[in-house]
Amino acid sequence: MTFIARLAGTATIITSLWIGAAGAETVLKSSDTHPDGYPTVEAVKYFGQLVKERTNGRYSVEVYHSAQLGEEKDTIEQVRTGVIDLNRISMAPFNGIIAETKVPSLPYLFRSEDHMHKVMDGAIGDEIKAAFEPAGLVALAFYDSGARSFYNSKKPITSKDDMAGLKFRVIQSDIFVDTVKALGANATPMPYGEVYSAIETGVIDGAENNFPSYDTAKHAEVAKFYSLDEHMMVPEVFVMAKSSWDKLSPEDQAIFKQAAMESVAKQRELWAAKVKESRAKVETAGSKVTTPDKQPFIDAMAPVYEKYVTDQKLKDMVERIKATQ
Ligand code: GTR
Repeated sequence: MTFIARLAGTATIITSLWIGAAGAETVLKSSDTHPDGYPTVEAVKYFGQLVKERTNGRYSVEVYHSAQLGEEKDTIEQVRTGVIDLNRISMAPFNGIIAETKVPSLPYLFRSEDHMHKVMDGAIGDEIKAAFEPAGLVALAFYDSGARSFYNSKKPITSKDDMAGLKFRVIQSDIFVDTVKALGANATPMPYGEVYSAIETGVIDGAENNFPSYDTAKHAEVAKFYSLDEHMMVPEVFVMAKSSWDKLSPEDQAIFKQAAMESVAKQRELWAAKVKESRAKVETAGSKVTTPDKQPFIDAMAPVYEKYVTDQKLKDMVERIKATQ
């Protein structure tokens, strides 16, 4: 081999290595409405780290937190059409698209976080995951979101009757609207990012969420009365565009699934700590937490179940969840 040929050979190897390194990395975009550091954002970052390590850098994940890619409803369309690859989102905005997601969004369905974990980690959780596929999505994981409770700027809620006439922002899902109505209050569905100013300007009296959201979205600054009625325990879901998923080799799909599973444990750990931290923070800053008797809230929910648990499949699912010990 002449010197020139050797030189050309080396150049080819160097060029292909360079293309290999640069061209092999597929950066997957992931959306989250929450700010950096929030347990869901951190869990998806952790998932990305694992995926990057285990695919030798062929795949990595970039998390666009703080609703940089838009409000949840808009990002659903983006991930369904493959404009973005991944999305961490509440299960509730899927209620109008995927019937099975209505079930874990039902008020007072889960008795405790343990009960919710048993259901979502088991066969019912798998059925709900499978229901995302016809919508063009692969559900990789469910994350914790604790319990949602009402908060407002007007007065402490010490019993269900105190809810009468108050106007609450809810997630854009009809189940939420009817849950609030059933409690004698008014519901206004609106995107998460608009809630702070809507409370501040008095367009609404309050909203409903868990402590970490109430704290990090700064709603606690404008709505000091938090009532621990814990009316819903809607899990978060981490989804991937089916079109992006189908591009992965079976080996890579297995890596993604395993990484997602491991990110669940991570998220739960971060979540439990964040709930305590956020509650302490808002209380120190002046939020007043009341604990109304839950039974009248629970008793008022019959019309919601009648309206949304209509077909036999959903009825069975609700019964199986109630029977899960
Ligand atoms: C949070 C949830 C977000 C978003 C938000 C909301 O608990 O983590 O994904 O759905 O509630 O109320 O819009």
